[in-house]
Amino acid sequence: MKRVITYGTFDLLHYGHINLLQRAKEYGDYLIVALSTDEFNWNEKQKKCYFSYEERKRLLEAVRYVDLVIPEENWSQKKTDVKEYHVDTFVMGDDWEGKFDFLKEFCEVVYLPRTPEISTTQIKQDLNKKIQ
Ligand code: C2G
Repeated sequence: MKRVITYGTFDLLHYGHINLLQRAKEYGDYLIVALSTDEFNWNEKQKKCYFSYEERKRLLEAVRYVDLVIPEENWSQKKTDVKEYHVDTFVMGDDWEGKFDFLKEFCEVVYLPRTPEISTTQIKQDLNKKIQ
């Protein structure tokens, strides 16, 4: 069984995220999503999520490509995760191009093109415009 892992916040889950998860799954048979906790998002990414960790986890677990959701609590857990979950391939969107190449010692590292024209920030901006 080929195991794939990816990381993210996945808040306001949208088709850009689904495109990423779908393509990530194509690299193996089992896809693990390390989902940023609310604390990690706030302390390390200055992101205030609309949906809580539990709500975002519930949404991801309903996605057909996702086999397991685990918490992402810090920047430095990736190497341990890759070993602990026997990961063959690490996948991220190419906005992270090169940032995780240190993992090449332990697994394949793949950066996939982001889906253009969609982001949580854009969604929030569009909604704000509609309200005004
Ligand atoms: N993504 C994408 N296309 C978009 C938006 C996002 O392909 N239009 C991808 C991102 O490149 C990322 C994944 O979807 O691989 C999740 O995106 P975010 O939730 O924004 O993840 P991020 O906050 O970048 O967290 O340790 C890594 C971090 O946790 C990544």
